[in-house]
Amino acid sequence: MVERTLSIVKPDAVARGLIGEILRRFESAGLKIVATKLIRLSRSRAEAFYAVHKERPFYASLTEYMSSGSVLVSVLEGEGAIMRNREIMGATDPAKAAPGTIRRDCGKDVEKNAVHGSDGAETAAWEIAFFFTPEEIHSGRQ
Ligand code: DAT
Ligand code: MG
Repeated sequence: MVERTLSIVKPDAVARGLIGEILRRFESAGLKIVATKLIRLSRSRAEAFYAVHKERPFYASLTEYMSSGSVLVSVLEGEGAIMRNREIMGATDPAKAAPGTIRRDCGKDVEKNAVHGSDGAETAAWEIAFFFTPEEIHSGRQ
């Protein structure tokens, strides 16, 4: 099934000049970039995006970090895009992520782990709508 998923290149990866490297990996894996923009999240917007984690001990640190610099938010489209993106990203902790994954190769630690990716169909729909209007998403083949 052709799906869409939300990807974020996190602040430290943007700051280290890894946008091109990370997008190349998506495209090489057959995921199409159908929307993308560089933005800066306010603290309250980062808190809203990660609201599902608000009871976790790392919530304050995570939302501070995610609002500390520019992030690249993108919509990826392709066959099984949600799980495919999770595979390309690797495990949450870069130290535990498989060789060749983005988090293993580009992540610093469990918080500065280079990328975010939606974890399921419902989450993907909610996260895409959080950042993009339907008009900003371009699936055309031309
Ligand atoms: P994922 O990003 O792999 O979906 P998650 O949804 O469990 O992982 O957590 C969201 C983000 O929160 C994760 O990318 C980094 C941060 N995080 C998760 N576990 C953490 C921990 N034990 N310590 C610090 N930050 C953590
Ligand atoms: Mg998650």
